[in-house]
Amino acid sequence: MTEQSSLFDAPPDPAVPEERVAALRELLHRHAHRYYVLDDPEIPDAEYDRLFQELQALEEAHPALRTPDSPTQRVIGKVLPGFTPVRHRVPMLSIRTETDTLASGAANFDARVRRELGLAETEPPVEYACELKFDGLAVNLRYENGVLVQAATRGDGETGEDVTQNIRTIGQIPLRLQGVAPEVLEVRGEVYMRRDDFERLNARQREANEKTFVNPRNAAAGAVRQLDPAIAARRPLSFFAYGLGEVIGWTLPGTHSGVLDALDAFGLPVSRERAVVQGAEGLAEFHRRIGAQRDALPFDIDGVVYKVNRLELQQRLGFVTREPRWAVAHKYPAQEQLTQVDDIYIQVGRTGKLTPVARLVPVFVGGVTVTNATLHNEDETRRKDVRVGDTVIVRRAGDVIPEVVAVVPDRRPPDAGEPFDLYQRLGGRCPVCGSDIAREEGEVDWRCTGGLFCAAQRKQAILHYAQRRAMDIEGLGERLVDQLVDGGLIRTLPELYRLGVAKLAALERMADKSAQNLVTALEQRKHTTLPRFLFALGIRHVGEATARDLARHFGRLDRIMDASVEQLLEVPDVGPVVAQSIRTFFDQPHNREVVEQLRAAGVEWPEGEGTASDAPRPLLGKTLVLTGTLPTLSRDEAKDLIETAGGKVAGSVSKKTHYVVAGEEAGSKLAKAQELGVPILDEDGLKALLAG
Ligand code: I6G
Repeated sequence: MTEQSSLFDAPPDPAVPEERVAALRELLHRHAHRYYVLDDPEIPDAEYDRLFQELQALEEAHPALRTPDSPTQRVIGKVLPGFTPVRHRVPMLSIRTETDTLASGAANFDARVRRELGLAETEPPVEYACELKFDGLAVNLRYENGVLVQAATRGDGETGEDVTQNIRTIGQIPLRLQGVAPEVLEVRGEVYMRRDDFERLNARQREANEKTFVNPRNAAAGAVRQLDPAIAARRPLSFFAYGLGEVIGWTLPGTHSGVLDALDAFGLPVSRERAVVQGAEGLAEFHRRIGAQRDALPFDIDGVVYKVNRLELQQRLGFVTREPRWAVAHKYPAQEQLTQVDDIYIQVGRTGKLTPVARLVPVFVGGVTVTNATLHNEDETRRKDVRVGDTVIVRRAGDVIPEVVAVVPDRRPPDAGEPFDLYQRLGGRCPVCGSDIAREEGEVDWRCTGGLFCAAQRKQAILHYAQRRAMDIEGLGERLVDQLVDGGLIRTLPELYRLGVAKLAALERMADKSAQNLVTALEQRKHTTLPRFLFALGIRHVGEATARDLARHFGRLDRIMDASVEQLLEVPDVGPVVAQSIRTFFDQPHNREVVEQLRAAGVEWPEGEGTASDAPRPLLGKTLVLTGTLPTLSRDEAKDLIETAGGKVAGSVSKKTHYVVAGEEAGSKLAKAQELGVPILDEDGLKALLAG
């Protein structure tokens, strides 16, 4: 370990603040350089913020220690040598951060604003405009007479980098403004990457054996500052506008929300998740509401931003150092944290896939305590060089399973483990059943060859069969499946139907009532659909959509079981890998036997004639959103019906939504549909659509 990194760990010594201040500055300069210039951070943002705040506090307590070159005295960031510098005509300031993530954070801001405006308690609440704080890269777009002439990064706030070529590749950014545009309009906003685009980009990087990105923010920042615009163009970037720079020849609206509406009208992307609220309570309610939706948003946010809405009040409030007094970013708990790897173990999946998983010193991240994080596969673990004992950055954002995104090399202890080698680690045998493990040519994953002989694969196969989107057997959860398989009560799926109340009730912690409920659920769910049954079988590469396509094309299970690879290839979206996987599955006598035994146990579904190309698909190309509770259809049933009719079910309402199907207690999605003029249907309306 270096001298610097030992200081990194050491708590500030109040007796010698000079030393700690110097060490913190050194560290912050180094990490800022890695983060802003090299796009290769070693520590999560939250850790950087913590060090920054520690330095701020020390400088405040000891003003004599404050120097002009301290990271607290300027907006950090450096111009890369490859880009032309751009001097901002209006400085790009930073925004003050409120790290108290509770409602009190909102109250603090409101109290400060009221005090600085000299408002008495009896005076009415201040009006605020609330927006999202994207985790992206701030840019300034300069439009002259409506044409985009320049895009620049924030840089140090005074001077940024000309990234016009890269920004022009972002489809969302208009090259020409709509309507009557001012002589000069500088628009400020954030370039970011959606979470799904990020996952796809990283999957592509993995396949190409190239370095993966740590998080969407870094991927976006890297793309914007990519010297080769052709590479930037292949990175899927998005943009949201949030403010203005220089403006000539335009009379500004009186409020910030009015500015955003005007930007929207100019054709610029402005977040829909914004609101005008009154006072501290309005702010706290916005923070709470967006916090509840945070995981479901398609992009990362690290907080929300509050701005005093009236521009005239903003002017009265002015600035303190380089931050506006009229705005604040109110944070949420971090989605990345540092922790240590205690162990690396191997998980066996449903299809025998062997996944290395890091067992971690528990850490609170993204709103939950994380104790395990996926390392994806052997290559990825080696590329990141994750070893037992390492300090790592763990990320949990949205519904994505927690993952180790990078190691902090400086913090590797001398006794850290060896570079990861999956085969050696397992001695070539499955950790659950002892079968050989194998890795096929061109595949990234090692697999256990034990098939359903392997208890881990059996457990996963049962859980997959029972899940909601498959046979939907309530009460058959992980703990019970462990007991059933480990206790030797179940070896194959059909045996589920032979369990009986007595055998189940004899299990530890299993009440008579729960046993009876499970047997009833098993019995009731025997009546299913062909797509659900096909999906439930757990054939490799056959997800819900493929199962539906197969059922629609062939109509009957026997035809699918006997179809040749050529016949399977006739199904839309079925390629050679999927066709071969289905053929291989049904070529195995024991799989056919499982199907026959399930049928003999009473599992059944309506069969048809195979509707391949001639079946009516009245919702083809249509996107619907479901909200609220429908009178007779469950959410899954409605989704099945829509998808079988060729439609898609989306999670949120946008201009692209064709219909919103609303039941009782429909919430914000219904309101959004009304706002956007999207047609709204009830259950009967949906049924009429389905009937064509
Ligand atoms: O960095 C920022 C992110 C979002 C901002 C910002 C913002 O509004 C939604 N607003 C201002 C005024 C500044 N930075 C300086």
